[in-house]
Amino acid sequence: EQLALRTKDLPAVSTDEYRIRLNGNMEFPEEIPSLLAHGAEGIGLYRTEFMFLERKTVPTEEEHYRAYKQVLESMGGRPVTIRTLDLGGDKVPGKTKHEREPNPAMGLRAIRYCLANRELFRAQLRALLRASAHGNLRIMVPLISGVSELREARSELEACRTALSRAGVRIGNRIQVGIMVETPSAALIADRLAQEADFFSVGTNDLIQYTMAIDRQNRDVAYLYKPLHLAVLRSLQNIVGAAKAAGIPVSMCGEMAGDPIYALVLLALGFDELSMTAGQVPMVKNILRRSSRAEALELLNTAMELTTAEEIERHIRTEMERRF
Ligand code: PYR
Repeated sequence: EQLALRTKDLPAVSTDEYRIRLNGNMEFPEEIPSLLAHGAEGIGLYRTEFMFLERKTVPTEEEHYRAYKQVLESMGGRPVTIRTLDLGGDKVPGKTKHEREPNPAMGLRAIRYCLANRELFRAQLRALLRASAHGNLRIMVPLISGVSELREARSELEACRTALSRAGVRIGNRIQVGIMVETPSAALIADRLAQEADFFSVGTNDLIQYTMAIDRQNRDVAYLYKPLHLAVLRSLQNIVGAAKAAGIPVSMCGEMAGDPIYALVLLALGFDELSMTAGQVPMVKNILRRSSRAEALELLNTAMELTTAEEIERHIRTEMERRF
């Protein structure tokens, strides 16, 4: 907390001037004061599905709108990245009749669920468009597996925008529409997705789960969950490279982003933004401010010469402990 107070208003910038924006992850509007107090510069991930959980009825468009408006206003013009509903899978709302799937992680979830439940999706999109007049909104679509899903989501958004405009509703004029990169297919065609998305945000929890073919709910295979597996690092390199080539910002909002042990790896990979819980912001910022991108690149290059996840992890851990 001491650190949070001291560094709250300082930028996350390396000693050789590489600037990373540190954003906050959130579920409820009540979390905003704490995020700001810890120095979050924006919202990188607002998990809207939490409004659906722990209740029996589906939230109305008005409820969505009020929550989003409150968050956008509280953030006072700072970017607010609102993720469209990531329902399905392990997050099934009480009201919706949903057959339990044998393999929910690979089932009807996130954007798939929204495209299969269009009225639910449209209610959220209308609420987002209405709220967009009150701040700096970015809409983020989860679990994109190909360009068609992004086009379909955009087309729904445009249809809602047209209808609202006709009805005289005021809508923000520069809403960014980006995607979460969290499937191996999206990572592999990141160059094509970057042509049609305004930004990327990597969801490492899912990207690692799907890349390694390990069910996050299954404890028997949890030992294979390795953020520093060479396949994950290569995948991240491809995603960041595609974003840079297309000139769009690339963020990470999975748990990997807030763990200080990975801060130099992410600095080296070239992320523009990292999003994490409020409490993680000061520590990650402190590490970034005390390091250079040049040394981070050297660390990553050496690590990626190694082969097994255990070797890479040991190397990064040793080097991080030696430095900090
Ligand atoms: C993920 O890391 O998969 C998120 O959804 C944040």
